[in-house]
Parts: sequence; C-alpha cells; structure tokens
Amino acid sequence: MDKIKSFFTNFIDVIFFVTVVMFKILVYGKHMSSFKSSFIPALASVFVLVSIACIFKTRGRARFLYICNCIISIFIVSDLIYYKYFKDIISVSVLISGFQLNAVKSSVANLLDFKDFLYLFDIVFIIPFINRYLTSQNRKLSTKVRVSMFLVFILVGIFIDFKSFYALSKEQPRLLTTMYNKVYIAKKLGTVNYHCLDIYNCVFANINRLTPVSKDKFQAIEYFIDKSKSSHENLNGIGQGKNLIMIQVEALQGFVINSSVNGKEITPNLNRWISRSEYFDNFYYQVAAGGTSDAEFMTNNSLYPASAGAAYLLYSGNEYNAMPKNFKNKGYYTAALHGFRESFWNRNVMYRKFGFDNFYGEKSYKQNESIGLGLSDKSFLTQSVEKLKNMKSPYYAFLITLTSHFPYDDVNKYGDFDVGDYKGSLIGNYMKAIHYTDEQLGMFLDELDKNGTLKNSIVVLYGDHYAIPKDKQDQLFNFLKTGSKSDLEWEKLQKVPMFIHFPDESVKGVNHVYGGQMDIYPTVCNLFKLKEEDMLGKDLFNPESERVTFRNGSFIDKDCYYSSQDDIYYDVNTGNKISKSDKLEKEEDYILNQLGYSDYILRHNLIKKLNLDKNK
Ligand code: GP9
Ligand code: MN
Repeated sequence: MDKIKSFFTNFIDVIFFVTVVMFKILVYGKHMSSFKSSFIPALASVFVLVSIACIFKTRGRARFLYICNCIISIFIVSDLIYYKYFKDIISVSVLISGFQLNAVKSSVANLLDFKDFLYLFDIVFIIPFINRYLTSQNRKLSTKVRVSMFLVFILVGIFIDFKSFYALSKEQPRLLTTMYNKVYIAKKLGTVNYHCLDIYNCVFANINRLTPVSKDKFQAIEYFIDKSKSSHENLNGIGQGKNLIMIQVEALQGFVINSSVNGKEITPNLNRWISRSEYFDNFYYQVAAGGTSDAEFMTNNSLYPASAGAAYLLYSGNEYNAMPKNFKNKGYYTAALHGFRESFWNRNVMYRKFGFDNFYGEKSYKQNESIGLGLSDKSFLTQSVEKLKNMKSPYYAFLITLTSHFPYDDVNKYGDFDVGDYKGSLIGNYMKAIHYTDEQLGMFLDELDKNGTLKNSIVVLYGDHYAIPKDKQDQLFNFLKTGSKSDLEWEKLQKVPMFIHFPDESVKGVNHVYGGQMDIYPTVCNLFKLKEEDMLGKDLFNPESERVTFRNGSFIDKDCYYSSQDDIYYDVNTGNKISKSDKLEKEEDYILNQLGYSDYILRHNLIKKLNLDKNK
C-alpha cells in the first residue's frame, strides 16, 4: 500500500496529465460532430510526451507536462471553433493565413461556445496547485529511474503509434503525406498525432519546395493536364467578342432556388433570371479552408484550392494562366469589383497575379450604406452599373457580393421579408439576407438589360459556398422536410446555383450535368474561344466525365458519392452503401492524382515552368 501511495505522490503530475489529456481528446472527438479520436493512438501520443517529460527532474517534468497540456488544450479549442465554420481542422498553413480570420470576427465570434473553453479549466484552476504540491515534496528521482521510465514510455508509445500510422498509410496511401483529409487523420490517429504530423509535413513541404522538379514528375503533370482538356464541339466561340460579366454571390446555397417560405419565393429574381438562362442544378462548391477566396481561385484558374490554408495567401508569389490574363491576350479589358477591403484574402496581390487591369475595391466605392461586413449589395451593385457602363468593350468584369455573409445577423437591414416560424433562427436570418441580395441582383440585371449591356454580354452567376454550417444541419433538414438526415443527403445539399445567361437567350434550360467551380474556366474558354491551358476542370457544355472532386478527396457524380471521411461509397439515387469496385478504386486513384498534381503545381510554381517550356 505504501508503494502505491508513494507512486501517486511521486507521479501525480504524470497521472493527472495522462488522465486529463486523454479525457479532453476523447471528449473533443465526441464534440467534433461525433467523430471519435481513436483511443489507442491517442494514448500512444500522450505516452511519447510523458517519456520526454520523464527525462527532466520533478520540477522540470511538471512544467513540461503543464506546457504540453496548455498547447493541446489550445489546439483543441481552436480546432472546435474552426471546424464549426470551415468543417475542417486547423493546420500550420491555416495559422499562417490565420490573420484573415480576424476580418470575419463576427462569424467566428458567433461560433464561440462557452463549453469549448472548459477544456482550459484545469490549466487555470487545478494544475498550479499540483505543481506547487510537487515542488514542496522535493523528492529526487535517480537518473536510473528517470531513464528507465523514459525508455518504457517511449518504446510503448512509438510502437503503438507506428502501428497506427502504418495501418492508416496502408488504408489510404497518400493521406499522411498530402493530408487532403485532415478530419479523417485526426479521427484515426487522435489530435496530438494529427498536429505533430501537420507540423512535420509543413516543414518537409517547405524543404521540398527548394528541391528542383523531377523531369518525370513534370512530364506526368503535362500529360495529365493535356488529358484533362475538353473537346469543344458545342457552343464553341458563341461568346467571341462579347463581354463576360461573372458574379460570385456570397453564401448563395442551392436550396433557396425555386423555394418558398411562408408562401413567398425566397429568391424570386434569381428564379426569374434562371428561367431565362442555362441553369446547372447539379453544381457544387469545391472550396476548402480558403472560403470565398478558394471559389474565386478555382473559377479563375481551374486549379484546386490549397490542401491546407488559403492559396490566396500561401501561393501569391506564383505565376498563373488565369482567366483575366487569358482575356487580356484577346484584347479584353478586365476588372474585379468588390466593395470590401482590398487587402482582405490578399486580393489586391492575387488579382494582379491573375492579370486584372483594375480592382475596384472598398476605396473605389462610396461607402454610403453598410450592412453586415461592409458595403451593402444595393449600394455595391448600383455603383457597379455605372462602372460597367464606363468600361471599354469587350471586357471581363468579375463582381463579388458581400451582404449575405454568415452569421446573417444584421436582420433589421435586410428588409421585411417574413420568414414565418423560422424568424430568429440562423436559417430564418439567412433567408432574409439572401432575399435582400436577390432583390439587389434583380435590380442589377434588370438595369443591365434595360441599358442594353446584356445584348452584348454573357452573364455567369454562381454561389461561393454553403450558407448553413454543418452544426446547424437540423435547421436545414427541417426546413426542407427531407425524410433522411444522412451524411449523403447533407452532401447532396452542398450545391450552389450556377447559371449562364446568353444575350439572345438562345441557350437556356436546366442542365443536369454534375459540375463545380473548377469547371467554370474551361467552360468560359469554350464559349469565348480562349486558350485552354493548365486547367484541371471540364467544359460543362462538352463534359468528358460527370465527376465533381472535392478538396478532401471525396467525389460525386450522377451515380455515386465517395465520402473520403468515412471511406464509404454511396449510391446517389438509392442512398445505399456500395462496395468498392475496381472501377471505383480507379476513380479514387484518378482523384488523388488530380489533387496531388494540383498541389504540386502550386507548391513548385509549375505554371511558370510550363510557360517557360512553351515559349522555348
Ligand atoms: C470578404 C468576403 C467574405 O471579402 O469575400 O469572405 P468569406 O468569409 O466568405 O471567405
Ligand atoms: Mn464567402
């Protein structure tokens, strides 16, 4: 009995650390939208930390464990908040671009939940007492005891961790190096292992960036890009010499189109314009941690977003064959228009890289009406009509709206659209906000129609990403009265509207092809007969496949949905799980190649090399 008592008094800090940190990791797993960190790998990672602590003498050991507990707890709280908004886990790359998050303070602030901060309770209220008790004991442990404890913990920890990492690397071969699905890694290995792996990969990627690109890899990418090229039979060149007006609408999610609440259409103006256009009703957003900036990046480059963090921040030094540059080579004037801060998402830097002649940002607009994050869509679009009028045709104008931005809490300024029983809920506030934006878009397009602009312009309009976050999914399911609330049903709701309006409305109807933001640039190339280079998307009017690839390795087409987070295939029509066939295995491989090549192009600034090669 005495032995046990003395063990406890000697190692109370270690016992407390293992118990509390494991409790936090498991509760975190449960809390993070019901994903469960695997107990064993998580324990192994904690053992590795304890082994390092055992090298120190008592006071140093207690301090080391306290610091580890602080770091782990802060990561857990940050992951929880980040996951609620981005459905992903924080990474070093995100922290590098993290300062962008402060501009959406209202969004993040809305996601804070007092319960999340309970993870920090022990750090503040319990451990300081334990440490004071320990140092008062002044018990000295012999070096022999400390070394043997180190060896026991490190061998057990490394052995179990190695087994867990090896098993995951066999199950998903490229996952540990590309980290394309961070949630799945944390789920399988625990949050401590995930963050250690992320730090390792970030350091390694930066070292890797310095090494020259191998000739084989370079040729493989060239071949792959070439294979992705679409054949352009249908509608080729129909838009030559005309203007392109592309409108990216903040948080315009597909479920509001042709939907009503309280007997009234949510988006009557978009519904009307959709009936006069080619409307793509199986069009998905493909953004990742870069949010809105990912949407813009894809539609103007047809390259995937960064595997972690925002391409707009991590790769602003790269060269691109972006849409504005392409149009400029055809004699077009090109401009981006957005009423918010020019530096937000690093747009002022990135738009120059894309080749825009002008970027009309916050300083180019009279800030005469503010709703939510900034300039109201009404004021932005009204002033933009004047800007378009003064543009020399043919032009490519890219407009980004702002008012319907999460958490849609400026409700008194959205007008008096009555959402009935949904009043005061997130989805109710969203419907009011998007109804307001719809009204402004209707005014904008009607004005362009009236002043003759649309006679000589093609309009592309799409949503940038979802509006209702996963932790509020019940509100959306209840509104839509969908029978099933399955993961598949949720993923099928991650659509955004996309329509293309042609001057004479000769091309119109509902197009069911499965597509996404990656496909807009190749589609525009076909319509305007632009050079199609270094793109990974497809032309929606001449699709070679019906697949939509997501950044985390999931994909959907008209037959099946692959959830990389669960490594499960679903039949899109019946909702049943289907077994992994050779064909599907090949699809998965193709997807990972595509994502891998896109990452390689960004990490090694390959467009610059590809351009140099072409000009040789
Ligand atoms: C800010 C606006 C919002 O300019 O585009 O960006 P988001 O928070 O949606 O990524
Ligand atoms: Mn957005």
